[in-house]
Amino acid sequence: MRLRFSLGEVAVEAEGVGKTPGGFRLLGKEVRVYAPSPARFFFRHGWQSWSLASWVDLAEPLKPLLPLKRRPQADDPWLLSQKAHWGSGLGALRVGEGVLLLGALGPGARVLGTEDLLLGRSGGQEGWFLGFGKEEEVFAAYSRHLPRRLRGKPPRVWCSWYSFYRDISEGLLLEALEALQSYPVEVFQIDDGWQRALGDWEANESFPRGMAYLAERIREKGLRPGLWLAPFLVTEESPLFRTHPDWLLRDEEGRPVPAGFNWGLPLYALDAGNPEVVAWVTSLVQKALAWGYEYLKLDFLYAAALPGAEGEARYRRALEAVREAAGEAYLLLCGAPILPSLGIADGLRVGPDVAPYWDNEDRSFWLADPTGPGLRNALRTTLHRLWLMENVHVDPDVVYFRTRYNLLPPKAMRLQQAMAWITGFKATSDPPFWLLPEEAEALRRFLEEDPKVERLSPYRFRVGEEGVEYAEVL
Ligand code: 9PG
Repeated sequence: MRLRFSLGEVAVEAEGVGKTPGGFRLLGKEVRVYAPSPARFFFRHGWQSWSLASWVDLAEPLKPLLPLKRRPQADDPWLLSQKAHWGSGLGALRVGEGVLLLGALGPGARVLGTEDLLLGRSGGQEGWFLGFGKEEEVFAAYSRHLPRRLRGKPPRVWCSWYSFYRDISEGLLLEALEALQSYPVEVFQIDDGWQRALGDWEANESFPRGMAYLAERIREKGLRPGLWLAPFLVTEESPLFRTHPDWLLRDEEGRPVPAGFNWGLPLYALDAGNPEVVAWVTSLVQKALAWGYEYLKLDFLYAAALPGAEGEARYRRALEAVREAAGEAYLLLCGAPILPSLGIADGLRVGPDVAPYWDNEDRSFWLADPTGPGLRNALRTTLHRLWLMENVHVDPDVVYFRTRYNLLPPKAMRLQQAMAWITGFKATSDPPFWLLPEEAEALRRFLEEDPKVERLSPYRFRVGEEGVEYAEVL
């Protein structure tokens, strides 16, 4: 079948075709879209928050991410094992002056790109969106076909991770809270480090008065308490690991599915398809709400969807139950499969972690891994997911203002600050007592101001009076 777009005709193979705003809707578990002329660049969309989303050059050999084994943190493991350019949920080709985009309308889909073909495969029945036109317009048309949840403006957040990492305590956080008094921050978010273990979600000995006590102190200062949880992860240290071996996600041979490796321990996933697990996770969320937290950063969520696209429908059902249990609480989803989180998340991390340095070349270059912490990786993938801004608050991760414990050049810090202004999601981890007077002033201005943003081209913006160019990041 041939479909007519203003840029030309496109041949497709699908079980059904219909018109839809901005393009066509294709039906079928496997669909093929033939590029009208050979393409050089493929829009490769990674599976979850930290996975690479970027245009890739089809003329260059595919660089496998090394080591392939035991890296489910990086992407849908199936994508990483392929010898061809596959992406998660959607894919696009640059064809002549335009972009040809094939995007799934339901969970569980992958798209292959070659110089003359987009091949979509999906486990579901929802079908596909096909668009062909100007890059920004085609992505915008696709995003309008996806679930959305937008409640007001994104909150202004202070998060403990990127200054103190896991080395947090009640005393230290109270100090940071005190210091933040005169800044227009709305959420004070406690990150990883408060819990006894992954899967054992009680305050550890660094929080002697418990998590409800801290939430109260935060609220007293006029801020909204926020808390980090990785609700579907468990390690051998947790009592849960012994009391409920039946709750672990397992492969066909009955072996626990590896969910990554971090903090010196192998990570395991809870089986989100098990109603008892979902009940346990929703009661965990309610426990955090009862302590007084109303902003939850739910992290490492890919674990609930392993082994990859095949687990997305299961993930979505479990997250719908979490959404329901959370009521009006703000859910920031992180390490999360992107498309199946839409309509559920209030905020969504759309890139790898930032870090107080630009790039770790040992990892990004020599191990060909673009998913590790670093400002360059974070900016690259975030830039390629800005089209989700009509669906969810897009979280580009925190902005640095400090020069203490920081290797970032000022220019890189400004690029990240502009990105926060572009998305409207303004967060930092800097405790004011680490800031020089002029840095404190810069943080204050960042939080107070919302400059007008204009997108001049995919990588160029006008933010207030300033022109901001991201092409060099790529
Ligand atoms: C807390 C952090 C912060 C951060 C999250 C997430 O091993 N890994 O591949 C890996 C990736 C990301 C990561 C940690 C480990 O960071 O994005 O903001 O909350 O967890 O542990």
